[in-house]
Amino acid sequence: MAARVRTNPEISTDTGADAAERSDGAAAFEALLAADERVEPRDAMPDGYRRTLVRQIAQHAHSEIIGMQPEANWISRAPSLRRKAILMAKVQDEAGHGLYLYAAAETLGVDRADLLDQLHSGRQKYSSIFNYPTLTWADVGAIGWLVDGAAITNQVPLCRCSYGPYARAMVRICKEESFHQRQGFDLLLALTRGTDRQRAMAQDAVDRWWYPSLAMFGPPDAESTHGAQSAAWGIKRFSNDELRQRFVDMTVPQAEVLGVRIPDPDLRWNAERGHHDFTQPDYAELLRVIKGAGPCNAQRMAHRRRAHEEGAWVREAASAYAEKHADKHRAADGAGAGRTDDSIGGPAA
Ligand code: FAQ
Repeated sequence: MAARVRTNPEISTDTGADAAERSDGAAAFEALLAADERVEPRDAMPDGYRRTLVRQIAQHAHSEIIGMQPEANWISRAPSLRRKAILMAKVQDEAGHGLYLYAAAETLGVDRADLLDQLHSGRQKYSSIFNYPTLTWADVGAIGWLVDGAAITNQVPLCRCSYGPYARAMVRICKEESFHQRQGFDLLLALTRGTDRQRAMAQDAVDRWWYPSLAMFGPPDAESTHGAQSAAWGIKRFSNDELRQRFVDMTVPQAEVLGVRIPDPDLRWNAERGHHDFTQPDYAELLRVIKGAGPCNAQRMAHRRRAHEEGAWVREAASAYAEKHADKHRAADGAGAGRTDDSIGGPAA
């Protein structure tokens, strides 16, 4: 479902400007794409491009903040102070990613409060992956290694997305995701080098998170609704299937180092293709999870709505504080408005 877009007459192509102006805007937009330059908020852009970006960036932002829940479940039960500190830093990073992304979405003329309303009412979605439960400590490792690994594979190309504010937000996010992926790998490595029980726990987590991680990349290309248009607009640089393949090829040698088995009997290197052959995830399950029937959808949304309601006083206090400071600045500007250069810097002679 598309977000409500506040039309900003300065940045929209659809403001009642005459046809010639609109066609100049369209030509300028096409020229930017052809030159592989970034589209900025001030530039004219087709409404469909704007809507697609709002949908994708909002869904991405929602994923970051809902994605805090599965791992936060383990903060109070982390096995050591060091692991607890790392996990807390990671979960806080996800909140920061949400912040960068909501800010990027707002450059398109939408309001983050409105986007959150759409999440809470189910009109906008978040990534399917966060509807699976974290049953053991090893799941924290599997999320870091596989889920963040899949996220990086998908997000590094987004640093070259045609929309400037989204591309720039992704640069910082990817740096942090890289630390997240390494901490997951490190956590699993500690377990696989541990006792038989720890090794079994690591393997069980990988068994449960492998296919949901593959599904994160979306439906197969032939069934992707937005893929072709998003590629033409330079939003997506690679298709869902290309990125899924890249993720499998990157992950298989890492699994060997970890000493875990990828739960796919048909996984093997195909020398002719120069890639691994693998079993596709169950896309019917992906659709069910997106539509709300995953194991944790109801729990995640209930928690999110509760957190939002309980945080109302923080938002009110932050707004009141910002308003107070804006008043002070306005008063200072007003006091300075009538001054000449002579009057600045000390009492008049
Ligand atoms: N879950 O036509 P396409 C993270 C929907 S990483 C839910 O192929 P598109 C880091 C899709 O929206 C996770 N829905 O769509 C982290 C569309 O539905 P619509 C977030 C999905 O947009 C780690 C329909 O299916 N990352 O948070 C999914 O061209 C650990 C048709 O699909 C991003 O959001 C799915 N997996 O390609 C945080 C990356 N897949 O809107 C915490 C940015 C597809 O028509 C802890 N997003 N759908 O009703 C993207 O790159 C793209 O949006 C794709 C989907 C690739 C996800």
